[in-house]
Amino acid sequence: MTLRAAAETTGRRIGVAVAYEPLVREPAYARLIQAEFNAVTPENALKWAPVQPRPELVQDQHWQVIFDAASQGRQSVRGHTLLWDQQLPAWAVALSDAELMVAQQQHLERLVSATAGRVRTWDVVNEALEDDGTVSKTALWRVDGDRHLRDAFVKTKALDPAAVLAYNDYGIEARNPKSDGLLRLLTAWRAAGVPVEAVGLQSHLKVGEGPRPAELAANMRRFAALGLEVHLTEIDVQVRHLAGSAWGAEAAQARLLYGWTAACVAEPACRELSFWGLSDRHTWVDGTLGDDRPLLFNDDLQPKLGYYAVRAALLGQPDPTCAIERLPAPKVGAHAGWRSSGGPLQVGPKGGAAAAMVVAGRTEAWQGPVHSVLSSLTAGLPLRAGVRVRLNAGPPAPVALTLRIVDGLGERYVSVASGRATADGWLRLEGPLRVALQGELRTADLYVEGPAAGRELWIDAPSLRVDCEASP
Ligand code: 9MR
Repeated sequence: MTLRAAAETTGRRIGVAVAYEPLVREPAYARLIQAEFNAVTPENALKWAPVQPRPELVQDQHWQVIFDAASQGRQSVRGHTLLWDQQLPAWAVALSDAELMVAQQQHLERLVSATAGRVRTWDVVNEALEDDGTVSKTALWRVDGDRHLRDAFVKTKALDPAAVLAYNDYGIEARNPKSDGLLRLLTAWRAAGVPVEAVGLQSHLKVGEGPRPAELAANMRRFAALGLEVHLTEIDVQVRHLAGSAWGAEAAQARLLYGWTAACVAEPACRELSFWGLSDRHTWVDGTLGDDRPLLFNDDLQPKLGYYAVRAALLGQPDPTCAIERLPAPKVGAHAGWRSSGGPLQVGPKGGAAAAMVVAGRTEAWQGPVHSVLSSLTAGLPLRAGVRVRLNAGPPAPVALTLRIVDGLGERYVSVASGRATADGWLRLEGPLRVALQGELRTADLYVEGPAAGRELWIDAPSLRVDCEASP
């Protein structure tokens, strides 16, 4: 099932920011956008600078191509954006304050008229607040107060009454001084009859930093209570800061996306989720913040774990990331990456298990089966590892599951689980992999350690999964 089909089961829009160049040059990009999304946002094509690079030169061709593709794909369009103090044409920046206000109004009136009837939602005002929640006074807003912002909503409504009008910003996903300030502003605007109908929470996210899904949920409630629609408008999740494996970074990203999407699905006022780009090949993050992989599709336009997580959340299903088994079980004749820290590793039937492992001729207590977890371990991703353990004839004895790490901090051992194994049945050893990684992770090996040398230590049912009980 596609994302758009999954979103439609909940009556929501699922959108993507579309860039003109790849849309016209890469058929696979255009196809995927039509197949997977039921809404699009021109990423740049409606901004003032590209639309009017010179006072006498108006360029509508790029957004028109995007609008046409959207109508072909039965996708609604989010207009982005009318009032923003970035992407202003150089000639406009050079104007006096009074002239700039006039030029801005003319631009708004022309663009809203030209697109009227084709835009489902307009981001009328973008990023007009400071972190402390007050209205900014920079570039475009070189005037006091919020008068010009309110006017923009009123004008847009008059020219395109069917469009839903939104205020869009970053850093307002959770309760904080900025979102508090916005709530006060929108409360006042609503009371004064300003036609603001939606709030866009951009959601440029970073694993392990910034708000959690529960905080998003609580904050969305406040805006919903004002009678506003809530839209998650520019979702992407940075991972480049995470030490460890690429798989783990992708899984951590998927966990956050699952929580973010589920929060939207649980909030009746949350009507739209839009991603700020299609694939890791087309993202503003690379150029602005550093090489990253923040989106749902990889460089080859293949779906990532985040894609499946978002789709599952839309369908009300559990996160499939949590069901992925990272530690293979060996078979007779196929060790699946398991090796021995002692004598030869043997695989065969034991105590009802078809393919249990045993290390022959143990001469040290720490000798047992070992498997690398290097391709799974990542800072910021909680994992749980487990095995079943059993001894041969003799008294119960202590056994342990231990992680050996070599990273930028050097070598260290981390206890995962321990217990007393017996000869009568299997003991489950299971625990969290808790380790703060630093620098390059060179080695990460999971050791099953046993009783004194000479005893047989049998291992079965290895597992390593994302710990989905730990909060994303
Ligand atoms: O993704 C956009 C990038 O291609 C542009 O160069 C940049 C400046 O116009 O804007 C980016 O999009 C921004 C959006 O319009 C508003 N919120 C933040 C987005 C990321 O910077």
